[in-house]
Amino acid sequence: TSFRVRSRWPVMVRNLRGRVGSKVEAVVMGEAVASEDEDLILPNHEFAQHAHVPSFEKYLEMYKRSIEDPAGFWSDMASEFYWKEKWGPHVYSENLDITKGNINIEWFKGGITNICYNCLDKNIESGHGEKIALHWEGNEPGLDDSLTYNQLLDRVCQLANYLKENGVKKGDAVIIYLPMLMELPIAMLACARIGAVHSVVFAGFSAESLEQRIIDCKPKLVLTCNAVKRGKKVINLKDIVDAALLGSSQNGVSVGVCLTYANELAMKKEDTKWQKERDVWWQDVVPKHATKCDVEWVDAEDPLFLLYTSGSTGKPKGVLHTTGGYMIYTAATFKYAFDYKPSDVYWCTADCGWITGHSYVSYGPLLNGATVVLYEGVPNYPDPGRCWDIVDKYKVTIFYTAPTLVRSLMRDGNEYVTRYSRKSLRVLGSVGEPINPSAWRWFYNVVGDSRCPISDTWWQTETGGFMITPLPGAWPQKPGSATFPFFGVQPVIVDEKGKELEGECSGYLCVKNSWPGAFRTLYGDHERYETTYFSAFPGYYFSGDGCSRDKDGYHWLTGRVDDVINVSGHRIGTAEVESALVLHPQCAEAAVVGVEHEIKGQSIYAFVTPVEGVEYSEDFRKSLVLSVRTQIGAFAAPDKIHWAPGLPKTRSGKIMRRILRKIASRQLDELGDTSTLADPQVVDQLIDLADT
Ligand code: 6R9
Repeated sequence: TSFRVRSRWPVMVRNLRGRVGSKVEAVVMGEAVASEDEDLILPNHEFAQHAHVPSFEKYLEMYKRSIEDPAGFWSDMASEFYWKEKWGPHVYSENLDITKGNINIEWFKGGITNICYNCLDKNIESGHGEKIALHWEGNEPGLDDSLTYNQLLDRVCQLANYLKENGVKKGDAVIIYLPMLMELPIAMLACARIGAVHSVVFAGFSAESLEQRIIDCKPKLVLTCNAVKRGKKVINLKDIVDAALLGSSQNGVSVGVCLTYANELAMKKEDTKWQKERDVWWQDVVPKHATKCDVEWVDAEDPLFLLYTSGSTGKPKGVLHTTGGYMIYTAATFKYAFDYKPSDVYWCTADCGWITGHSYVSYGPLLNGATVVLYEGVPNYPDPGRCWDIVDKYKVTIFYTAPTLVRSLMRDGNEYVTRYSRKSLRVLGSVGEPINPSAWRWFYNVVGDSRCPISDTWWQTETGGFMITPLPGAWPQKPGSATFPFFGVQPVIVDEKGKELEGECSGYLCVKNSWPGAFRTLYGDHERYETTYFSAFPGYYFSGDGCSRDKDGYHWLTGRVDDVINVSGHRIGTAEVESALVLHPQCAEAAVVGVEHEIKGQSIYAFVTPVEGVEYSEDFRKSLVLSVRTQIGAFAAPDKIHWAPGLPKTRSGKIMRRILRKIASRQLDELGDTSTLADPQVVDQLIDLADT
């Protein structure tokens, strides 16, 4: 039999779209045959045969049930985990329509469980205690370590006991500011074990950003380490934490304890600045605690963590995820989108400081009892072959990364890849931004030897887990398309009036109905949650992304439609960068836009108006960039500062970013109508100054 794509595939998918209840046609899955259509990469028969979801037909059957009977579908998924008490009569309840009162999402309410228990104890009880949970690969080649599930549980319990001894109770916040050491997932799990709410802050954020987060969530404790080596650079994290804690205490938020892991390979203890009454060395106190720690049983709707992310205003938002729904959703998405099997070795290159590291370095994989590789360093150190060296060393089978890394390794040349075997690889994954077809093909052909399906997973901090993603083996792939919705997810594309579009279309990507992994609120600001996400298109969750759907029903993400820039897969709000720039005493006004960048996807381009009398100079440019680095972090530094005697504004004073975007990308013949500007001459001035 052959896979009759040409005749039946588009029909199938058309039936799926929007109305899954309609007639479902069968696809005959057979030998992978070369497609007449350049754009279709057919599933490999061998792979599909052993996949959890072996065919599109099976997907449709499961998807259909997940939409028609979400309660039954998700209860079945949930019953694979341990619940001390089963959830109440309603598996879920939701109100997603702001015109009908408060937005309110609940899953498995009344169910009593613990995610740390399900990650560790449950796997140990089912006989996998001696399986490796974490392989840790240090920045320097040759430096490594590992922990079995048994050992990981011991470490988690010791830290959990320490936290309890220091007064951390259920519901208390704990800030974690750690690089990719094993202590990072250990810290997250220890908090979860005792019902504390962790807030991991990516260890690339500046003191100012950390301070802001500390002031917002008022943690009982901060967990950090003295320093870390990334590539050849040593980063003194403790100095950053010291500055943040000083700043927060001046703003009335004092943190009693700063538990500091001594990472002596990066910096000696005696070189670390120390405040005796507040700072404690991790290694001095944590190992003294018992390796058993009772679980704090929590309600499915009790908070699990807060993760701050950028939006279109200056203040980062504290995205709040709760326990039960998030647990089931990360576990199920991990299992199906990577076709996870117990023999897999999984490596995700994301840092636990971002949502990808929460859901798909820590929770999703561990809930499935997986062996996870954690890498401390940078992917091109000591050379651009490092990733494949690590893949061969640990026999990695599932490799999950970001398009920006794919593009940068692609530029470094194939030899760095082909000198390694990579034959363990089975599934590849991509996340963070749209993956352009040429990078997709290189990833597929060169890294995966045209053998491994790519799961291009579209999702967000807010969604908790994958929303639109291929299920490897189940259907043909199109390079650059995230393909179809995960179980239970109903994506819709709407026009600017909120009307749902049918068929081939493009517009704003929204989601109908809730799914278990959805965030429940923005910490301390439910109103902002409602207005940001649910008021633009009443009745839907609005993602902030643009999307089109092709004739076969495949989804193509086109990037943010709001004032958020995606730099190397990191979300940065233009307003955040602008406020960092205007804090500079010589900056009168700033406007920031994203421009296309070959490696990073987008880069930050800033228009800056100096205060009267200040002239352009290289030193001034540098100090503006420094201002962003210290206010936010190095990853948000603008690549270009464009000198702007004035900014194009409407008569009512609104900056016309549309024009700035065109100037930034040098599309000068596409400036459009500038007659509504208060001072159209500004545009000519900006063009004249473009290359200074
Ligand atoms: C998981 C994560 C979310 C934003 C999102 C979108 C972009 C993420 C993508 C993708 C196209 C993909 N994005 N994955 N765009 N295809 N596979 O990255 O979360 O940091 O919150 O960013 O990233 O624009 O809205 P987060």
